[in-house]
Amino acid sequence: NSIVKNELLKRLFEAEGEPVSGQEIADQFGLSRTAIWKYVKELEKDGYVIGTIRKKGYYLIESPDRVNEANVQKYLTTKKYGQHIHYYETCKSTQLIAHDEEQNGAADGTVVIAEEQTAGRGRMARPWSSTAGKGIWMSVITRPSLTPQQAPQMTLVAAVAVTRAIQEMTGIDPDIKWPNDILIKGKKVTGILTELQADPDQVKAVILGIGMNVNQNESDFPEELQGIATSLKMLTGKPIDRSQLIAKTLGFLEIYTELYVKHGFGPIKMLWEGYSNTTGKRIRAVMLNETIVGTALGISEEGVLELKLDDGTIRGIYSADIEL
Ligand code: BT5
Repeated sequence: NSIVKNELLKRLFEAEGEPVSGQEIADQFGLSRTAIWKYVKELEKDGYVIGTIRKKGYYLIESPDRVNEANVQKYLTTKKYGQHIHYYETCKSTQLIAHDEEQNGAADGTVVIAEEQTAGRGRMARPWSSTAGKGIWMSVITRPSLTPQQAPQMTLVAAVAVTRAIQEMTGIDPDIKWPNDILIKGKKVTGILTELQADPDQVKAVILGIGMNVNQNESDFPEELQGIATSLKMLTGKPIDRSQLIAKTLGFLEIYTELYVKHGFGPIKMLWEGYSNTTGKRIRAVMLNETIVGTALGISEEGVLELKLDDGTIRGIYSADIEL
């Protein structure tokens, strides 16, 4: 079963190319060496390249470009986030799975990751393009102690975390477009979807859906997105290790969530404003029932976007699509 397979994989990684004894693992689980050999064959089917040295054991030559538990966890620096990972080759939407896991009592920081989503979604049920093996499609189940009113600020916490992770991995400085878009050179590289499970006065979980375009080429995007979406590879010219980027994102997410819960929104607001491309600009805010135009003053202590209209009145925007 998968416990043995994961243990085998973990040891192969930890050995960093040195041989791992099949006999030891066989003894640990009370299995035969042939059983272990079968798990080695399974890993090879998953795309791992494994060598054998007689009497010494197995060693890892190459691991596949997969964002599975083992690949992500070897880069993790967190206490909680990413310590439990549910990995899927394909699924409808990692958000749906995360909501189920949340109901089943998933621990704070549990992550659902997929190579591909067949029904990935954005806000208001808009479709989210999630090409197989090219991006990061993940949902993080967080359980911060917040009131439901504070929960939307978690979108901004996540935006700052993703931005920092992209910066560290690529050296590029992304812009954040309020509330949930991360842009590079005016094109969308990441979207964040924040969903809530709450009692009237207490958050049970904030489920952060993060969709990051990493290794796509222009032609991997559907036609309607070409020209408005971009990927990190398109910008740097180099493929990027998605597992490492996931680990970095989870690292910053854990740090910033802790900062936010302990010290309030102030420090996040400061970081956020440093990346914002919205502040000071003339924008159009498209809401469900109306569209208003004005100058973005910045975000309030609550994370609400403040817009100064032409007649001088100031409006707080809680949810909208912003056009620059
Ligand atoms: C978002 O919505 O930007 C939130 C996207 C969240 C996706 C993640 S992936 C993991 C998790 N599981 C899910 O099912 N969802 C989350 P919104 O602001 O509503 O933007 C949606 C719009 O972005 C679409 O209407 C398209 O115009 C555009 N879009 C769709 N796919 C895109 C992509 N891969 N890259 C850039 N833009 C895209």
